[in-house]
Amino acid sequence: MTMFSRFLKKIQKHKKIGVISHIRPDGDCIGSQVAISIWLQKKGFEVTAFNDDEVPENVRWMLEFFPVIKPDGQQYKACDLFICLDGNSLSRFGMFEEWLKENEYNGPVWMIDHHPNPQDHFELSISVVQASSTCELVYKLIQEDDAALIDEDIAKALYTGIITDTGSLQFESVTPETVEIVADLLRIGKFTPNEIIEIIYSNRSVGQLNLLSKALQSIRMFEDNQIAVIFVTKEMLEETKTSPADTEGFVSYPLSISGVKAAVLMKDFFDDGVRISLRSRSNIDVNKWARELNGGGHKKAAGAWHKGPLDAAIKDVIQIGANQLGNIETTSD
Ligand SMILES: [Mn+2]
Repeated sequence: MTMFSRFLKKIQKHKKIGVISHIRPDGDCIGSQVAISIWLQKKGFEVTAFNDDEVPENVRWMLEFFPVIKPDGQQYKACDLFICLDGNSLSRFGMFEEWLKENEYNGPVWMIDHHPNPQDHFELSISVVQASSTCELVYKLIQEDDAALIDEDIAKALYTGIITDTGSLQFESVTPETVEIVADLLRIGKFTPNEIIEIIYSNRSVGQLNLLSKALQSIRMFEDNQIAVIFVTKEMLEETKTSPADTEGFVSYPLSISGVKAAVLMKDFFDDGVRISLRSRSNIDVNKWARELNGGGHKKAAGAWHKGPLDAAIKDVIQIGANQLGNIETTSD
């Protein structure tokens, strides 16, 4: 039995399902959440979709297809099954983890996700590290059940998640199958790729571009130009009247420099430290890199915190990166 068919068989025992997406939501978690919720509702389940945080403007339009609400404990109580999406550790789902403990909830919690090193807390997992996105996994799940249930809204939501999680089909995680799925979703959804790209990416403000300009000028190169670091400071945000969310996608700029093997975005505007985003376009494993800083993620994209100050963060982060470069040279010999 595949993990999809096990999911389909076991879910029949349940009635009221809570679908939860990860904190600081993105296109993939909201897309997969909206799609799976519509599908489950069509199949006769009572479904409520939860997220602790504000959904970013450029993916909020999907909530017209299915509402995602901020939970209070009461609504959780009504559920006899929870499905967590696009995260593999309970800590990714905000107050849900605490609620489980406080209420001694003994019912099932399942997950669907594509990040490495999943927690074994979940009673049932659809966990595929090679998958481009959680949306790709939800597509396969619905396909295994009844492909005819994929309607225009589901198609648009799944498409958006795949596009945002793959850098518009540019990342290494994209396979011929991913592109076939995307083509299928385009046919079902009756929209054009351009329509979605317009909503997702063509909504920048002048302030955001000014912030990007300042950040680009901050780029510093390390380790024979193999590691590039871009910075965003509190002053930059203030001068451009922008917010932390406006740094989305900045790390891809240093990563695009010729010869760079890994890029780092350091956000130095939090009171409790420096937030670090790591990206690789080589065999440097940034998940391992992030784990040395108590963070994590994927091989090619990961995140971590450093308690700061910024100078100390740079020193420690580059030190670990330098070791990684060294490891790669010895292992490839
Ligand atoms: Mn994802």
